Amino acid sequence: MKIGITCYPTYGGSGVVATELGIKLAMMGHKIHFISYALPYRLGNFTTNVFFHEVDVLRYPLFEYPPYSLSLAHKMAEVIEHEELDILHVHYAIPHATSAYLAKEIIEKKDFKFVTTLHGTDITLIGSDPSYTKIVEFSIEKSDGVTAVSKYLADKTYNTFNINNEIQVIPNFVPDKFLELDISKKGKSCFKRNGETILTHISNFRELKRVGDLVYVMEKLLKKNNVRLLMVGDGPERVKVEQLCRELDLCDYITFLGKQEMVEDVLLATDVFLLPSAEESFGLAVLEALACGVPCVTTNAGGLPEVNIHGETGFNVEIGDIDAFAEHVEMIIRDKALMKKFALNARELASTKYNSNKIVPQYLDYYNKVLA
Ligand code: GMT
Repeated sequence: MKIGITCYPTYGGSGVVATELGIKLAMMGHKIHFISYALPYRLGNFTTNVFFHEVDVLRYPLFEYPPYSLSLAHKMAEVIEHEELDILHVHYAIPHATSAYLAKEIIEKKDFKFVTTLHGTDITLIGSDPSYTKIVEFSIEKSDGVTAVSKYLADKTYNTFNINNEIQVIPNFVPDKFLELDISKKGKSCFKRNGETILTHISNFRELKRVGDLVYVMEKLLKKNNVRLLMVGDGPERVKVEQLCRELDLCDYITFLGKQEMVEDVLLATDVFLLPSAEESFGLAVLEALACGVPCVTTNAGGLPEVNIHGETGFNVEIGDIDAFAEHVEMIIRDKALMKKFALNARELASTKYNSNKIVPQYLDYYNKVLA
């Protein structure tokens, strides 16, 4: 097939999933055309069967806000016609699904199909904002196929919008590089200065990640445990969280590593992964941790309990319950047999249920269904 893929190319789970999907499909022999304003960051080296079409956004003094959605629709229409695409798959509803609809209206081939994958805040945050609700609803309705990355997100979409489309749940998958790791090397960490247990958090440090909660969790844990917290990523809340560490005099125990390309190196050094989010449709970072055999303590927000199975791969606690969060981390780090059991379950779950060889064919079947 000749497949177009549009996604956000910078850091972010939806762009990662879209890019890894494109690479896998290209390896299977399909021709993949990425359409975005920049090269998706995981695309990196040249890959056979992968093509990139950059969207040119015209800057003009009159445009205080250059209309990217229109430039994207224009580029989509051009690529669909000239490359003779069979299908276009857009990741994240806004503005990608709207642009795809517009492109379909522009081109002559009126039976052309596009699929929209909903990732999370396109529904829960942006889509629920009154300034976007109607256009998200319209764009979902006009999509020829709609998938969501968790059952939670599919249900949330039905409850938020008045739509008649059937939403197919196709969960995210683990990028292959995580399952190719030799996890027997786990635990040999340059971060352990005094034999500490290593806890890790990875996110884009947005408010909904509630990263500050982890500083209070650490304050509690440090009373009785030898632990160090690695903070990976960057974003709007980081400065505030670093300030909180200084105020609570915890800088010696919490290390900010910033954005990292090779998160797998940090995960191999990690004993327990922590995600205290207030909202999370799936939690790709949790899946990557599970794939590295790392037990997780997360909140029970959104789709997280579908990925981190309570009592099997780690624990889920109520959003904002610092005491419960700390207690459950403590339960794992004080019981080595439990930690080992969770670690084995985590790797097993990631490599069976979330293997790309299992999930990518679900997308292909779905494309064929939509085209039929
Ligand atoms: O909304 C975001 O946080 C960004 C978005 C993205 O583009 O990275 O993340 C969402 O999609 C990821 C990939 O499917 C999911 O793993 C994240 O849980 C989801 N984020 C939220 O729901 C907050």
